[in-house]
Amino acid sequence: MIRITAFQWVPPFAAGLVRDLRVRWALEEAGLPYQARLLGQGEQDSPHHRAVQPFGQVPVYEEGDLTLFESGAILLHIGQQSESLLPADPEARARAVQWVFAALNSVEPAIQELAGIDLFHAAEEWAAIRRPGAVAMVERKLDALEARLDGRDWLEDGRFTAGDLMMTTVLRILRHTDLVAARPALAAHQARGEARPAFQKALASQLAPFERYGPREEVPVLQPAR
Ligand SMILES: N[C@@H](CCC(=O)N[C@@H](CS)C(=O)NCC(=O)O)C(=O)O
Repeated sequence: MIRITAFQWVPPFAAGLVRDLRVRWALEEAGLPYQARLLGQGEQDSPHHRAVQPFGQVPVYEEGDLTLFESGAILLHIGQQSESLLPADPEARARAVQWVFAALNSVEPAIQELAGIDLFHAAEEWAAIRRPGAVAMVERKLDALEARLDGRDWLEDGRFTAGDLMMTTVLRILRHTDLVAARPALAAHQARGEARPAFQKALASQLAPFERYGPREEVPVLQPAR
């Protein structure tokens, strides 16, 4: 059975954004059953967890002898097992992979900088000075995506791929702003992705433990996701 590692509880600002969502969503799209191992407070730095995730983060993916970290690498690995994520045609597959990298490498860094300012450093003096530049950079990325999606339902080849999945989860990080809502094609793309039953199931699976465990719960559990 595939096992993913996620957090038992996160603060509300992070609920529904934690990066195991990408992996859960991909597994749901691919129809692959999995279990979730939930880390309690402090477990990120345990020797066991550091052995499977050198940076002490989530997600981790375990399948038999294979252990992977990095949500992008995990998504591509799952995609290789399912045409619902990566098309069989080699060129179409390469185009889908390109959008996974675009989401992670061209879009997420700018979004992450803005989220860091707003969610972690809002009260600091430097944050007010830096924020307009960070917003401008995000807007440049979103404008490019808006142009790309004008007249298209999905980023490539007229169908949902791993690239759309990753882009949707990256754009969710902006949910505390109206930057996506202000761009109709992008907002429609995000709504289309989030309306997929596999996304809804994945989101519910991530959120369920947060309601069950509070911030003070410390015991990790192995929790079936379905
Ligand atoms: N590039 C990594 C980033 C993973 C990451 O940032 N995980 C966050 C949760 S979304 C985390 O574990 N944060 C806790 C920490 O960094 O200590 C990936 O995509 O898997």
